[in-house]
Amino acid sequence: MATTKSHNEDEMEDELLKDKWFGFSMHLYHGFWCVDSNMEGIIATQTHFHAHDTDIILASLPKAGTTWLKSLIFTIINRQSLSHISKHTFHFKNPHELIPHLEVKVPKTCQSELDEIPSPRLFATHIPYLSLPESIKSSKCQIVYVCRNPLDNFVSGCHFWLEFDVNKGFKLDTQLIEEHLEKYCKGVLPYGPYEDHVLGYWKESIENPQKVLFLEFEGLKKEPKTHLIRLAEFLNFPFSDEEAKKYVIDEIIELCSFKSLKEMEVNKSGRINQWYQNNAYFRKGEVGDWINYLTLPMAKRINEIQEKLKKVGFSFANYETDL
Ligand code: PAP
Repeated sequence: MATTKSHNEDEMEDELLKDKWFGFSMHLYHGFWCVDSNMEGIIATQTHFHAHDTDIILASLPKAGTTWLKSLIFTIINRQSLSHISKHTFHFKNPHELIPHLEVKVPKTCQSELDEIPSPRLFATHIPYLSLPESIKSSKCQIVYVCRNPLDNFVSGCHFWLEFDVNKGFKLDTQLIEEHLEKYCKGVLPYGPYEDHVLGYWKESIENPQKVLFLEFEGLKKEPKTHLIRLAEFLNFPFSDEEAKKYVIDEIIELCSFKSLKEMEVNKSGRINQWYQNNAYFRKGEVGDWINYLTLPMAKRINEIQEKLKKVGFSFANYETDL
């Protein structure tokens, strides 16, 4: 006989599920994995954040293209200042300072201060769609989601977590890769399972295309102009014919490119938190770098995630999955 679990029983079950990710304690919270130090911010966001209809929220799994999308969205919205590229804000501020994560901003900021931010307010989050604050889902605010193929997403994450000061000295060896690859494939990664995260936002983008724009890192790499135009139209900041003639779109692509951002002094030597340096956000920025770190059996194992996605109708528009 099927039994119905109470909310408390569910929570107790979640509490039992604990694991580690590159030395950081995580546990399963309402169906997704959280690094313990992020819990306070996640709960504060879920409890206190009230979305405005004009808000723009960038959502992603970590290491799926968050920094890049933050720079593109910020530039699209603030492009009147673009004529002075050499003095652009990006020379002084990392994109994460310009579009804060809700999980970082909300616990530190009082409601009235958040309400006073001029529209459109720009925020980012790694929280899965189903666990977003209710007001984000029910208001008219817009969500841009960026996903990245799991092979590169995994490899990018492996490098990133070793950039934390507390992990300095650890090398990305086969043992570390194998151990974390197994977890990743079982869904045990920050904000994972991977497939739940991607599918949550993807389904909403199909059902409600005015609400969620679903982008792929690989698509942006392949055809940046096409996707930038889509993004600007979705955000109701479309490029005019005049802007197109003046190469504004090309300028934005160039300004926000990996090479350009990586070379900015603030990203070479700056630091926006106590855990790692800004340069941890800029490693290679390529599609297919996984091949330099994963064996074929490892890659096939990760590709099982893509098989699961295919079964429910999702496949990457810009990434070849056959190995
Ligand atoms: P986050 O979710 O913690 O903010 P995120 O920005 O999504 O991290 O991931 C960083 C990845 O994006 C890095 O990928 P890699 O490890 O494979 O190199 C980083 O290099 C890449 N990246 C950062 N900025 C850009 C950019 N402007 N263009 C392309 N890739 C970028």
